[in-house]
Amino acid sequence: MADEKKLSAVEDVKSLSNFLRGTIAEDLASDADGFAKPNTHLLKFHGMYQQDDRDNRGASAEGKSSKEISLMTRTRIPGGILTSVQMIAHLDLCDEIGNSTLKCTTRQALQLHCIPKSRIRETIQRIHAVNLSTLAACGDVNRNVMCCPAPIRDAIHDEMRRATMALKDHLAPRTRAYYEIWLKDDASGEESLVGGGEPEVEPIYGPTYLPRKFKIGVALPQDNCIDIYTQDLGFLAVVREGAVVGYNVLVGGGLGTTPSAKKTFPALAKRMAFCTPDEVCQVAEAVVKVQRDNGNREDRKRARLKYLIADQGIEWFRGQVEQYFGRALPDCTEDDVHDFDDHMGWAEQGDGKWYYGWNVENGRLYDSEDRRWKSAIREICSLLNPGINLTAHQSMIFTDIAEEDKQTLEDVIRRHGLPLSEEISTVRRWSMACVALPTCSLAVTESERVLPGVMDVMEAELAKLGLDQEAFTVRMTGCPNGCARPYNADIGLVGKTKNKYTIFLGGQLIGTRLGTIFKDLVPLEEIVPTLVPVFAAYKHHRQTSESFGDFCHRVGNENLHAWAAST
Ligand code: SRM
Ligand code: SF4
Repeated sequence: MADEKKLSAVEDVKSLSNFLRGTIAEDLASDADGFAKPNTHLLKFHGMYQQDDRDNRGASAEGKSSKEISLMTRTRIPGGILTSVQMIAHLDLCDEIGNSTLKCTTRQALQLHCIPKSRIRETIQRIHAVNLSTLAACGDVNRNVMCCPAPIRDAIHDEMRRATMALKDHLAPRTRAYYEIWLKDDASGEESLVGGGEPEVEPIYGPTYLPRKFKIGVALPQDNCIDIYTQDLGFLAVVREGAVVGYNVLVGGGLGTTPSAKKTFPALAKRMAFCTPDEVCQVAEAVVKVQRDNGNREDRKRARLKYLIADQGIEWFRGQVEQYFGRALPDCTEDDVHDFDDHMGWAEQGDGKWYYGWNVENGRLYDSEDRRWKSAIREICSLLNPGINLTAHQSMIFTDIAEEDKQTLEDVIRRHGLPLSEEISTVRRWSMACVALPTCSLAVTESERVLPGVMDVMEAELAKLGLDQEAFTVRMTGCPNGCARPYNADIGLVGKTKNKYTIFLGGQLIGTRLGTIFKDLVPLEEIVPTLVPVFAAYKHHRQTSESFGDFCHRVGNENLHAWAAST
């Protein structure tokens, strides 16, 4: 047989799964702690990861390492838009079933950790009971569609939210497996999530779904808060006279990389073509189908859309998309990303109400003796019943607040020992860290648990240099997969090996440039001391209103090292 390529093991699992069923139901019924390996791949499509709390690994009686198996669930929240009731339902779940914390993610979703298998169905059913779902939050399908979370009531944001919801619906998996496995006997009594009794078919994905995960974001040129250049597929709104007339379509962003494998790399998306608002779903479908039929299914490390585009070229890719779409698409307009807003603090939404962006450090909601995030949110929800929009920076926006309730909201936050966004230093406010230890099985270093300490030291050093008002992004991850998007930040801190990080410099706040390696294998406690001379060089050699990332990019690593050595 001529050169038949060997598919990755996950492809076999998908093709034998009968539309994502596998033997998940059988595993659920068994007494085993967890699910069998092939089912753990399928569980991702259902929005769950089998994990263990790595802090609690112990030795069994036989001397082998023992793990307490549990599940992480990720609730898909398109555009991050939630109600108070939905937020409270998640807080209840984390308290009653999970590890009593809730994580706001970098893609505007919510994660529960440490759910025992014995209570996973109940968890999914309770999420479903508040009209949310974990289906397609993970897995080789289109995941949570991101959109600017600012609750601005105008034609532009309304259109972007419409496109987001339409994309979510259009690209949703059609399998009834989710309903059968998790919801069938649920109290809502719904017949099915999608479809009725028709034969099962996945009209867009087919039976083996996509070669790899797929991510979409919708943004504005003046507000790239969702990091559109890191998405597999981005729709950048083109606005004329107060209305969205269409979108520039960006393709092939993605950040995951394996430093030891040269064939992998982070990539920013490429500008492909323009489409009108009513063409958004058909264009997305065409892009998905080109990736479905041409993406790499042999090597999962090279299976993201960015590699297909790198290998075949953007012109080839665009031609394929146009074939699936049915006709040629116009070129992108000149509109491009030029600014960013994290939407923190108070702002009017355009309908007489206010919104308040509240910075949640690294997205982790918990109650400790002196900082009570969960209690504050519960109280705000019960007093004011606001909408809650999750941001792409692991924070949240309380929406629809009446002028006379603004003080109440601030009082509640303070009473629970938490700072208002305006009281947080800019460097901390614009920092992010991925989950990493103890739950992430891929973590090689700490991230979320140590970044606050790094920030304490960095804040003090920046204040000494008089740079505390400078706005730049510091993003940390516990491995090179890039979950907190470190590679296009001003400063990226990427876990490389135990307690050691690679420092990337030269990305930028608006997310349109990748940083480069400044120093590798820097121990955690050396991160700030390594950066202080660079901050000093920035202070002395920067051009007027040049940002930190732009400065590092302009002068280059060689100069930065030379200045650092001379201080
Ligand atoms: Fe991620 C895998 C957490 C956003 C790139 N990511 C994981 C897993 C599921 C680990 C695993 O496979 O076992 C992590 C779960 C940890 C835990 O215990 O909760 C995880 N990723 C996260 C979250 C929760 C980080 C956070 O602290 O907020 C984010 C959830 C987003 C969501 O709500 O859907 C998260 N992950 C991202 C992003 C950022 C983004 O999408 O904007 C990226 C980089 C962009 C990209 O996709 O290229 C990202 N995660 C990855 C990768 C590398 C993918 C690749 O192409 O190589 C992996 C590993 C993999 O897929 O094999 C990964
Ligand atoms: Fe885990 Fe790595 Fe993602 Fe952090 S970047 S959550 S350590 S996979």
